[in-house]
Amino acid sequence: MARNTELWEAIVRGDAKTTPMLVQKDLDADITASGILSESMIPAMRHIGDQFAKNEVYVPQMLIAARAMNAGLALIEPILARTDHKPLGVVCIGTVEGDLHDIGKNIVAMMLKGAGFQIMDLGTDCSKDDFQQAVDQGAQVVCLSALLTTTLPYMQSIVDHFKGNNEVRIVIGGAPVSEAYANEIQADGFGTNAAEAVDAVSQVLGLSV
Ligand code: B12
Repeated sequence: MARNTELWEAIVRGDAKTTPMLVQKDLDADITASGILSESMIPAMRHIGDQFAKNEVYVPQMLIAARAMNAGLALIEPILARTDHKPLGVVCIGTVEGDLHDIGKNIVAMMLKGAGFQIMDLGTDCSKDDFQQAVDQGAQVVCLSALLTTTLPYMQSIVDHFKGNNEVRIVIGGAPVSEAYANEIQADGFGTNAAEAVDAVSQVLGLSV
């Protein structure tokens, strides 16, 4: 499937009006929601990040691109989240303390929901206590997202926090997270994207992938 350049450009320029119209056009043309995401929408956000790293755009542009992305995601979400299954397991997910990035976390949550898991979305800037509360309410898997290198170490403290509890499994991800880091902090699972998140969560729960 090819990239929809118009959609990619609408997100990059932060056009929150045109983006959902172009997403709808692709959906009407029978392009799958996950194809639209992976070929056009996620690459647009990656491009904005690269431009930011080169000082070609600044925080306000990232913010308006994120707003356009979210306007498009509003149409994708109900499709990815559609499932008739009885829940395969209960998963809580949040972006760790100090980190406000939530687009990737939201996509992972949507894909997990669509794959048949019950999701407790804890939002952003989540503390150990937030995750502990979710576990107390029945979460079997704790999914942690981080986008900043400065918030990565907080993942370690959450893994350490749950170390004595054999009932809880921890899966981590986010742009700066590597498999090596996941092994280093002894997380139970890791994924580089939403599809891998579904595989990792299934694996830690002993479900066949
Ligand atoms: C949009 C954006 C913002 C928006 C966020 C809006 C929002 N609601 O999320 C705003 C403008 C608020 C923002 C702020 C900042 N940002 Co910013 N931001 C980005 C940007 C451009 C895109 C992130 C994104 O949405 N990507 C698209 C999604 C789909 O991808 P993703 O998040 O990686 O998620 C996928 C995978 O990682 C994975 N995944 C994610 N979570 C999980 C969890 C699990 C369990 C699993 C298995 C998988 C998984 O699956 C997802 C789907 O495929 C990135 C650039 C980049 N390349 O990432 C910079 C970036 C992350 N930001 C950066 C920075 C520096 C900042 C600021 C510090 C800027 C500032 N000076 O204020 C602040 C920090 C605010 C804070 N405290 O969090 C840097 C981080 C650098 C670093 N090494 O730490 C980046 C990399 C830009 C850059 N190239 O320099 N940002």
